[in-house]
Parts: sequence; structure tokens; C-alpha cells
Amino acid sequence: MKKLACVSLFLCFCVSLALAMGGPAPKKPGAAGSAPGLAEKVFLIDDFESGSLKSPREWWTFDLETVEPASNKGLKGGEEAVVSSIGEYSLLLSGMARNWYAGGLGTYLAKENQDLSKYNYFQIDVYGSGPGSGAVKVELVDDDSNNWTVEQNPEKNYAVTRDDKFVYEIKVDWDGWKRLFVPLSDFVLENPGAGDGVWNPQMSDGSGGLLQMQFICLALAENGKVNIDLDNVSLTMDK
Ligand SMILES: [Ca+2]
Ligand SMILES: [Ca+2]
Ligand SMILES: [Ca+2]
Repeated sequence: MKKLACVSLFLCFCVSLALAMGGPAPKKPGAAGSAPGLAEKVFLIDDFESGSLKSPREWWTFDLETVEPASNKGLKGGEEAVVSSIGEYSLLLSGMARNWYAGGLGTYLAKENQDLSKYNYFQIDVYGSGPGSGAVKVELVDDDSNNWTVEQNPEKNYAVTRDDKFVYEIKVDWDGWKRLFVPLSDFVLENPGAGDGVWNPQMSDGSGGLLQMQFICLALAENGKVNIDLDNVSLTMDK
């Protein structure tokens, strides 16, 4: 009898110890009924902290003289909340335009089992150097031909031919860092007749949903210069 009591006491002790050490199981992010965690609310496309446009995210570049992650050391002015969250590197976009156009870069976003349709805003930190900095046109393509590919016509300036291209132009005329939240509903269809004309970023029936993003740099004079830095390119659920 005494031995049994001893064993029970020992078991009790072990269970209490295990509870004390382990505690309750952590809540899974996104579990039914719980609010979404920060990682879910924000889809970070790139913060350029790797110092590379090849990894972890791969970007293609075209025409612009300088498109590269550059040190933030000299870029101090602007909104304090932004200055404290830009890290060591941002993306430098610089070069001369011909006929307003200076070039740009892009990245493919779609991936199996990734739902980008829950995001409502495009968020970005932009560093300007005053009224002549230039403009950035943000282009988003959704897949309407259900093949996870952006069909383009190289003979017509790479026009997107079977999917929708939605665009939003950011005119940069300020000094220092500024954070922008652009509702995705403010993007406008640039190529009516190519896709279904509806913003449908969700994957369904073979469609990859939101496929890619591009930034096109434009000068504010026909043969002007573009000089802009970008950072923390994201899609977010809330503002
Ligand atoms: Ca950064
Ligand atoms: Ca397509
Ligand atoms: Ca569409």
C-alpha cells in the first residue's frame, strides 16, 4: 500500500513537471476562430536585405542603367517609422529615360499552395529626392488563360495578350522615405480585352491567380532622369 502511494506521488510529480516545462500547446497561426498573425497579414515580397536580386527572390531587370540593392547609409530623411524599418539595403533605381521610359524589373509571385487573394493593399517604402525623382508604374498580372504563364507579344512591346494587367503609377515628388498603402482596388486595367477584365488573384480551375509584379520607371521629363529607392515591397491585409 505504501509503495503504491509512493508511485502515485511520483507520477503526480512527473505530470506537474511536464506541464510546467511544456505549458499549453502554442496556438497555430490561422487556426479557426483566431485572429491572423503578423506573418499572415503581411506578404513580404522583398526587403532587399540579402543584397542580391537573385536570392531569396529572383528579379529580372530590363533597360534601366542601375537596378541594384544599395546601402541605406545615406538615405536618412523622411518618415521616422520608415527610416527605422528599412534595414541595411534598399533597391536603387536610377538612369536616364528616353521618351519618358527608363526601364525596370519584375518578379514572378505565384506558387503552389499560396493564397495571395486575401491581401487588399500593395505596400511599399519609397525614397524620393524631390520633385524630379521620377515615377514608378506598378504592374500586376492575373492569370486568365489558366496556364500559370504571362503570354506576351515581343513584337508589340511585350504586351500582355491573354491575361489582365492592372497598373498603378506612383509619382515621386517628395524628399526622404515615405510609406505608401495602395488599395488593390485602385489599380486599373491597362489591357482591356486580353483577359476577363476582372481582378481575380485567387488560384482556381488551373489559373495561377496573381502571377507577377513589375516596376516600370518613368521620368517626369521626356529625356529626364529617374532616381528612386524602394524597400519593403509587400502585400497586406490591412492598412
Ligand atoms: Ca531593406
Ligand atoms: Ca496566362
Ligand atoms: Ca483577370
